Amino acid sequence: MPKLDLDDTIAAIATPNGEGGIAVIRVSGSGAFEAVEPFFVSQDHEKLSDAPANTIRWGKFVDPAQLLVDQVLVSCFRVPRSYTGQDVIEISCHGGFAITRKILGVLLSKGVRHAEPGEFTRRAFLNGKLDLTQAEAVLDLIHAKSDRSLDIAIRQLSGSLSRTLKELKDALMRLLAHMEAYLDFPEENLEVNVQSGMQDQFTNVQEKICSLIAGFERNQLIREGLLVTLVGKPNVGKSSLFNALLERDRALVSDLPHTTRDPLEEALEIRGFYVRLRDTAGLISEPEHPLDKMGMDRALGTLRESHVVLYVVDGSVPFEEADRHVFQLIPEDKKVIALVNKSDLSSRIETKEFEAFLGDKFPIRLNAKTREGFGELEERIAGCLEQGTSEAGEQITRLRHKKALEAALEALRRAQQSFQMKMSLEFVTPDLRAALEAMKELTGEIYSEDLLDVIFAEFCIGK
Ligand SMILES: Nc1nc2c(ncn2[C@@H]2O[C@H](COP(=O)(O)OP(=O)(O)OP(=O)(O)O)[C@@H](O)[C@H]2O)c(=O)[nH]1
Ligand SMILES: [Mg+2]
Repeated sequence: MPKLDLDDTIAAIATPNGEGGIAVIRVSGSGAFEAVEPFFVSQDHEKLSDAPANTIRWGKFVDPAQLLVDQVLVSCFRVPRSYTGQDVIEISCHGGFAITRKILGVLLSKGVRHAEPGEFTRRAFLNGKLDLTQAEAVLDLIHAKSDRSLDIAIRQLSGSLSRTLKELKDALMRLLAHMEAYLDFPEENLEVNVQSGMQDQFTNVQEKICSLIAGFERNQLIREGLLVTLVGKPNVGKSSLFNALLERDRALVSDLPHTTRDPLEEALEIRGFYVRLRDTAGLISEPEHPLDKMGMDRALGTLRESHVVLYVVDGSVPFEEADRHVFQLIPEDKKVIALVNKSDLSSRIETKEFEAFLGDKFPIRLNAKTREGFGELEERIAGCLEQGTSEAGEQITRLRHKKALEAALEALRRAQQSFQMKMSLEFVTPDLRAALEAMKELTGEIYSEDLLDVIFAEFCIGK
């Protein structure tokens, strides 16, 4: 992307394309008021350029020939109290495709530039309204697919991660200042209590960084969805349960075994978690048909990736070797919830024998047709996901964050090692400075245009 001019005035439609109650066209830059003024006739005939900050005007938007385009509300924000930190005008018009295009077209024809994706937020970052992790949280907020991911994004946008990172940076700066003070007076030997104080500071910062890195995997899962897979021998009702959980007829169901061959995946929200639910082919010990073999290979691949496995048996037939075989295929590290399906039919499963086989995995009785037992199933799934994802503490959300923290940690470890070996402090401070720089890259105090291009390219136009 060519280097952006951040002083010119930009505009874009900020609401989704299509029809709606209202739509908003956002204009930002030092020329925002001058750009809109000729086309806005306020109801009280006051000049838009006289409008005080944080006020709303009602009036007509007209084209260059002074023909009416729409009745609009114009919200006026002035430097620095706006989203971008520049003068901003937001034109709220009726939410129609032609109206928004027309208003935007009028502004663009008069020298306003069409905003690049994420350019409003990029300006907000460059004007110090947000740090880089908060700018990323804006994107996460828009893309959040469940209450949990929404929660993380809103906390990050409110600055909770920024505060934690600031504390870490401050601690590093204090340590650096401390060392530099001793550098200036080389004749003074470090006293024992100063030595141990610095050691503690090193350890403290490293522990906090480690805990942030550990939180990354959990966060990824929350953002990108946890994989929950239905497995069982053929015909136990996996696809029926899949459809019932989704509340729609997604998978083929029949009383013939081997109906499902390819794994099917659909997303749904379960108790605030974004879940990727997968239906798989029935598992058997010796598939004869090559297609059954292929379906089984895929099911086994899915099993390995899963976070939670729903192990389904048919309660209307006795528990048998074929069910045992399926259970043995589930990797040991997986969380398993056992389901006895078809509870509407007379039970032929030896409950005691089945429970003894499962050990501590107490089964749930289900009916895919009436959704009986589904409340308990959802609760148990959420419980498993909770264990896998909840842990107190601040959370990072991107590989970029993790890499920056890892770089800081590595530099800190080097610095502490040199310090412990009682090397001259001159050899310790460069690594400390490197750790601090990595932290500053994370929050965006140090950045490159290329990095901003990558981050903001993910945004939609108008944000
Ligand atoms: N009575 C009753 N029948 C069910 C229930 N769940 C599924 N079935 C029936 O059991 C048969 C098999 O259901 P499917 O959902 O296709 O089973 P599956 O495990 O996906 O089978 P494969 O894809 O072949 O491995 C169908 O005839 C369903 O209507 C249930 O809770 N009660
Ligand atoms: Mg099926």
